[in-house]
Amino acid sequence: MIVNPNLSALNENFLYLLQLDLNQENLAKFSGIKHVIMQGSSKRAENLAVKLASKISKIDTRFFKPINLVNTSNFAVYRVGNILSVSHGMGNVTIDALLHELTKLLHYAGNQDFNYIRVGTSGGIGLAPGTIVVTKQSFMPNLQAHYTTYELDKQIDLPTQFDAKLVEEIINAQPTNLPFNVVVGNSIAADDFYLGQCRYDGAMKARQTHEWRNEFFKKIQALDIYNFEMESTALAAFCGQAKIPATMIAVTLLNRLDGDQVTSTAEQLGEYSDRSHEVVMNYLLSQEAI
Ligand code: R2B
Ligand code: URA
Repeated sequence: MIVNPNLSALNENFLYLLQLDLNQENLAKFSGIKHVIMQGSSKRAENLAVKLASKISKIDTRFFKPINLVNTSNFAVYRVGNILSVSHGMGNVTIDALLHELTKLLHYAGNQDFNYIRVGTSGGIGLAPGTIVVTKQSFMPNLQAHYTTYELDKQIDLPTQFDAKLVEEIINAQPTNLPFNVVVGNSIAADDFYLGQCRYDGAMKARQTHEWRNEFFKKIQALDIYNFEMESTALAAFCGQAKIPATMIAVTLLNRLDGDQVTSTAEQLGEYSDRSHEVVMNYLLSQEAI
């Protein structure tokens, strides 16, 4: 892992966004981490932690509570064995801020060798709803395979390749009899759920025609892009710089070739979320003692 060399002179004692004191007792709770699983909602982060705890013995039940102060933080952090289950909110900007604090925390706690996996939802392109996509590379909506960000007015373009070995390990950890499909492909991260993904059901009207959008969807299929979501370019760009292996496992909630609205029942959505949990847990349980 590579971090900012300025950190060693900083003597930081509090992480504001995580609402966490960097005292010895807290740092000890974050030592020995091997996998960080990130999901949008705090509830899903908690659900995964509970599922993992039921599979892994030697669990310290202290960690069923979030480790940080969730009442004032946007993010909730749970620990089970050598895994952190963390919420990241919605969009590149929120996950980016989380990645800075989480990576500093793991660095201060003495971790060197861990991976980051986002487990999320997405809008599929030409896939049956409920398909799981493991992402190789992430694109911006302009179909550039990089993430454009800024230091004030200075534009910075960072590559958005995920870790091929991690993708392969996740795929190899899946049993052959899964009752749903798991595919490897590319993803687009848009900055907005509605117009950013050219939906026609937003409060503001999309300017592009259906014909134009159909052509665009054909173009992205030619690039092996299987889904739209909102965080993968920031994740890939951050982890590429920090040399932290990373990827994304995202279930598709709908097929965007058929429409814009997510019409699945709460029960179906719960089942789709369980699928992405099953895929990441198959991977985690295939790893060294957790
Ligand atoms: C997928 O789903 C969320 C929007 O519903 C967003 O966080 C994402 O990337
Ligand atoms: N998340 C997205 O960003 N887009 C979708 O279509 C579904 C979930």
